[in-house]
Amino acid sequence: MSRNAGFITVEGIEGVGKSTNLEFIRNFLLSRGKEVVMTREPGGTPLAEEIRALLLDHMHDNMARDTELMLMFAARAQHIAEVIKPALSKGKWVVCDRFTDATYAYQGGGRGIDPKRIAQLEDWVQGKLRPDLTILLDTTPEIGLQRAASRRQTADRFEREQQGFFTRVRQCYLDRAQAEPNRFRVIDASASLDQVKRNIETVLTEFVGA
Ligand code: Z5A
Repeated sequence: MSRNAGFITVEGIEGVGKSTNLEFIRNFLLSRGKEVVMTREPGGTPLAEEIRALLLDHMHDNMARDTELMLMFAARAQHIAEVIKPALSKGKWVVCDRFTDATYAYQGGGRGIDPKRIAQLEDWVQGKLRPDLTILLDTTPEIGLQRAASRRQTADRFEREQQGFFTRVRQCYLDRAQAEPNRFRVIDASASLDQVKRNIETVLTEFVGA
């Protein structure tokens, strides 16, 4: 049986191939006759994109971690109200480049904020809204950072972090995937791009249905 609508998120450390594979996911859903909204976090609305600019700006290197956490959720609240909920309620598919798993991974695993704090904000801002499927593209920080460095011009506030930060972020993602095997699908992103796409296609075929 085929699903009517779904909320899909794509996660992973930087340079893992999220942006590269989003278009593939969009085309897969369109080929199945789905209406698709592609979006990203932090961002996805004019106001949330302004918050994103604050969050990524390396001029704000002294941003306190609680400020960072709450700005992530401030942007998310706007994004959910303006884009995600209206789309899902109209039966559209929403594909989001990062969502709250990134908050657990970066602000929790990376910055060391207690996940219970994050869970409180998650419940407050999202109510019952959770992704139906999360594709975790997984590779080592060495590979991810090398790929990201090869295509960027200047490093943002997160990209300036050391490898140890991304090792903790990656481990947090993997722990979350292990804790929620029904929602997460982990794909080895160190494989060739063709192989990664084939694996994503298998996951989507199983999820979307015939
Ligand atoms: N953040 C947070 O802290 N808390 C939160 O709650 C949220 C976010 C939501 C912005 O995210 C930052 O916000 C992010 C976490 C934080 N910072 N970091 N790090 P973003 O998603 O906009 O930024 P990003 O993760 O840095 O995205 P990215 O660097 O663009 O990575 P990507 O999209 O995963 O990679 P890509 O651009 O698709 O691929 C990178 C290169 O590798 C590119 O040249 C590709 O052609 C190549 N590539 C991709 N896949 C392959 C394979 N399989 N083989 C070979 N080459 C490949």
